[in-house]
Amino acid sequence: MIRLNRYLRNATNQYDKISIMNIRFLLLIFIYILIGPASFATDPLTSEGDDGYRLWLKYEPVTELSVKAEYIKYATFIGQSGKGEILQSASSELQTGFQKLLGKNVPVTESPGKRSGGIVFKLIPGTANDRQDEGYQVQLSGGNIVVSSKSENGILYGAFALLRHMQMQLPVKNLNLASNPKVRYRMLNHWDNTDGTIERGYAGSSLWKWYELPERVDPRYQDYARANASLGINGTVLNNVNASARFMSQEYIVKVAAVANVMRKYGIKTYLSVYFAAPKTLGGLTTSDPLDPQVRAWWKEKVTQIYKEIPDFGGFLVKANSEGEPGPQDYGRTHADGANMLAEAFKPYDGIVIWRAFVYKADPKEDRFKAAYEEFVPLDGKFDPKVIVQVKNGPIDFQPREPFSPLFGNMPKTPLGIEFQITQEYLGFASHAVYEAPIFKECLESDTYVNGKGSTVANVVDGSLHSYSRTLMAGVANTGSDRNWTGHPLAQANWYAFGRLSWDHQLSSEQIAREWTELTLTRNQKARESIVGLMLRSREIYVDYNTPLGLSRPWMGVHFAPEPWQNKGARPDWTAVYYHRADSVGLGFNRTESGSNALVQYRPQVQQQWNNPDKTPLPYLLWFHHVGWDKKLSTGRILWEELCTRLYTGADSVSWMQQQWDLAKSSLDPQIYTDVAQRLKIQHREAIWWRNAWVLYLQTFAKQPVPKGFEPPKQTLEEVKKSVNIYLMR
Ligand code: GCV
Repeated sequence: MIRLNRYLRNATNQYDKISIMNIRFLLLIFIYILIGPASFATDPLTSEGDDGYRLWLKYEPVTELSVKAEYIKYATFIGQSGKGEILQSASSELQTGFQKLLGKNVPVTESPGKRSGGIVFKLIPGTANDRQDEGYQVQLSGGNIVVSSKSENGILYGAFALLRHMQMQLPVKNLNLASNPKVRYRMLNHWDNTDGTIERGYAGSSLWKWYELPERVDPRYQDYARANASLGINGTVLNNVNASARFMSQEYIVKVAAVANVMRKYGIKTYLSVYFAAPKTLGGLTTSDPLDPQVRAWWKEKVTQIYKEIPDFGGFLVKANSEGEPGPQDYGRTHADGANMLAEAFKPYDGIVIWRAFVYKADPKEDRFKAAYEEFVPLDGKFDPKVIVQVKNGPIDFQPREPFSPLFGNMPKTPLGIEFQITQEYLGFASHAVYEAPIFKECLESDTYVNGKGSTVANVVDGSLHSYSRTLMAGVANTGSDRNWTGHPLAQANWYAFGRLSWDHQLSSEQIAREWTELTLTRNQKARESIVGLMLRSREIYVDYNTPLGLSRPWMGVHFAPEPWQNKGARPDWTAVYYHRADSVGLGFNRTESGSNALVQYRPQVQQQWNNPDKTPLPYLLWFHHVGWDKKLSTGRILWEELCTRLYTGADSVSWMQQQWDLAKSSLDPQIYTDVAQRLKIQHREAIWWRNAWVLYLQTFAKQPVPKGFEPPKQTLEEVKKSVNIYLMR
């Protein structure tokens, strides 16, 4: 081609020029046919620079002309049928969507009459406070698209469902989108502090600018609310569970009220985490004993004060007697005493108390696994009906893989909510791509067997197993002030997946991944499939290089670095060796009858799955058994070989992830492509770091060579330790 161009420049004769240009044109066509149209296709999402801010609400112009023509038929008006502020949000969202998708400015009318050719809202009278009220139906009727629901929230969710449908350019002929949420309280928990830091946050500083509020209300709060509402999230806890008493001061209550005013327009209630000792530290009382009349009066007054500023306030979230936080046990009282005292303060209002079951005593002889069950099961039936006990998905702490918490199913008289962690505390922060829907689903689909087969965690959480109506799913948020909200662009999918599953836990991980990728990254099918493939395998890959075969690694000195050798901590269960129990005999935590017997907290059918090392599925093996280094596993390899195989293939598979990402390059926005490609490089380097740390450290016990076929680490154990210790230095 270069030669041809040079020749063309030199050609003097007009005929020469024309025929050479023809040749060049033919050549281009030939190359086009050879390489295929896909590589030349300009994806609509690449038409403007993409910094990720718009999340899955991009509303890129509809490219399918026939589909566009169909949509335009219903784009003559929006019949809002009322004045409510959530209805107004639904209308304005549809207006924005139609403007961007179709290039049409659609007027809104509060009284549509009998017109056709529009989108019409229909509020059906319903019962207050039933989760079903938030369901919606979107159908064609009388020449309109009718969005109906028993609540304004439902209309908003229906509007977003319609926009999702249109963003995917699906036909509206026979349109029937109908859905009811399976859980009533669907919320994000922010671990955001007053100083703008976020505990376990990896996407910049907090979204909430307390020092600016209430006068300045950052427009970003509204975009946050829109994103959540588009998924059906209806609650947000603004501050860290390691709470500051400051949030109970009038000064902060008005700041919170300013945020709540924004959230309300999108059907989102605002909640606060509370510091249990606030009556003492803030109120100046001599005690925070929940049975003390003065303390009870203080909380009542506090709640009243909050409702004056925030009439739809959602309630309190409480971490008590956990990891050094104060609580009722400081006064010899129980968790139920503490929770019920707060619930009493909420009696005149709609608010609730969410009491966390994340507790564990500092007893070196005991197994932390058992702690929450032991403290909470005896309290079943003792909680006020306004209390929901919020339980982490697993018994320890958001590990890359955990068995489900044995509390699920074992407190039939107490509504149990589930807490997932969206932020990637143990999943590589914002530098590793780990799609979390499979983690959430794995727990939700686990069978507790409490009422026989089919008593899944999901059925406990959605209230269907024990018939409670106050049901809750919470996700520890991964949002921050980074322009793209979540640091890693692919981590947006985790926020998305949490929201979609909190609405409907039956959606599949694959369906959600496909939907998110199409809305957020590309409509090119080939590219989408390779990204979805990457996402769906990412969790297992991470587990393989990070905690294979059921290893766990809760809190350690350097939170993000490998430190399996860490044996000093303020308490034994704040060391790494407490969990993996490596010794000259083998590896893993014996939780069977001959060990801590934590397994007894599960029903016999569950015990059977896990109590025999020969039958325990390999992903859970070391959670429940101390296994000999030479023990032959179902794969035909001995434990040491199997560990090495997984650690090595896990780390190698990150290169596969890089390849999958590169396959999609031509259909991706360059900015997003590069961002993820660079993060995948970090992930690859760190995966090797993790692999080497485990291999070299465990080798000191296993006393075996790295199996044939795998190249032994180039570093020594001391060198790896040094590279980790840097993070401990001042
Ligand atoms: C908010 C883990 C985390 C802590 C977190 C705690 C909790 O221990 O490391 O940062 O504290 O869980 O869930 O309360």
